[in-house]
Amino acid sequence: MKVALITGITGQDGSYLAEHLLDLGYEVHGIVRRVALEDPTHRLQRLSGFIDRLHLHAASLERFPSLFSVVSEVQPDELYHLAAQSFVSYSFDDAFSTFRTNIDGTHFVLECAKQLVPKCRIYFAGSSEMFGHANEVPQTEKTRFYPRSPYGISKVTGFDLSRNYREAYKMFVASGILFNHESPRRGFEFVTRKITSYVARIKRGELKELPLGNLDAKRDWGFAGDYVQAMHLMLQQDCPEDFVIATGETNSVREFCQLAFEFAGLNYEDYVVTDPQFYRPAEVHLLLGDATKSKEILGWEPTIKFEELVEMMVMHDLDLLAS
Ligand code: NAP
Ligand code: F7E
Repeated sequence: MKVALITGITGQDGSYLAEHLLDLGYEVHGIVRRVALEDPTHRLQRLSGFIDRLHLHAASLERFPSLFSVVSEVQPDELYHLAAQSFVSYSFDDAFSTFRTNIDGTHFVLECAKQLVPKCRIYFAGSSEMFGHANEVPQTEKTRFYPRSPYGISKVTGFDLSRNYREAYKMFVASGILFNHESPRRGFEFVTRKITSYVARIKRGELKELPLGNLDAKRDWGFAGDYVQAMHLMLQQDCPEDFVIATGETNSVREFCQLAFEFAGLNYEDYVVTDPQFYRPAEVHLLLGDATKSKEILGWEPTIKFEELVEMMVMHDLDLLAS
């Protein structure tokens, strides 16, 4: 039985990936913060359906010894490094802690693996935010990086660290360059879930408006359940490489709003207001991925279209309030 270790197992992607690996017959271990073990009802909520089948270990990305001791104990065959301060907006408020978590944390994980399990296959969670102000559309594995936020900068550095461990120490480190992916398990601070959760509360008469920032930003939005399958496929190849994972379709925040309100029988123009506090100091205006390489080498393709994704999230949030 293969042993997998996931950092960030309590997050959106970690929870879907853990389920996927359990289905494939893996022994699945996850790193969680100590506070999560002390408050499982809230902090381990995304894992609630299958938590009995997981092995959870307390550690922090900020503390090398804590990671060292978990990797030493688990001896993973595959290590999925998903943990990060992942909210772009917050990274402008606290760039220093974002760098500590995302850059030092990634460095710690890679170094632990090098010292303890050099044959372990490692996945690094790169991001389309690394493209930022992209100089071409669509973006591929060859597109130049031009990050526009401390988060994007931290992911470019994590990506460079991963490649350097691959080249310098001959380790199997693959990076996914994943475009935005969403689901009913998405955090409420991200725009898609913010919209669908507000739609549900507006529909029930609990709220009267939805304050948002830039409605014209365009993103390539896919379904998280599809994207974690690509992470696993990347670690099953003969050689470690980097892969863009995307749908090849882009939509604006405004289009997401329009559709989400329509699924609830409402007109977004009656409820959406713009609020300067939700604009970013530097915006990424347009992202659109070209996942041709992933299709050809991994055999990966997305299964959920934009409209289905929006409907899935709206229906989930309506049901959540009704229950
Ligand atoms: P998420 O829901 O925000 O989950 C982040 C995870 O990281 C959580 O489990 C969180 O634990 C953990 N974490 C944060 N700081 C930590 C620390 N100091 N020590 C230990 N654990 C820590 O993010 P996601 O959407 O699943 O994304 C997974 C990864 O993919 C992230 O690296 C993200 O940057 C990257 N990514 C995401 C997308 C996307 O569209 N979702 C696209 C490209 C790349 P707590 O639950 O305790 O906070
Ligand atoms: O913003 C605009 C905002 O926070 C999307 C992370 O998973 O994907 C995610 O990063 C867009 C931006 O995601 C609001 O300005 C307007 O243009 O949902 P988001 P993100 O910044 O694209 C990448 C690939 C990652 O790697 C990240 O970890 O929506 N927007 N009004 C708003 N965004 C938010 N959050 N809230 C608003 O009110």
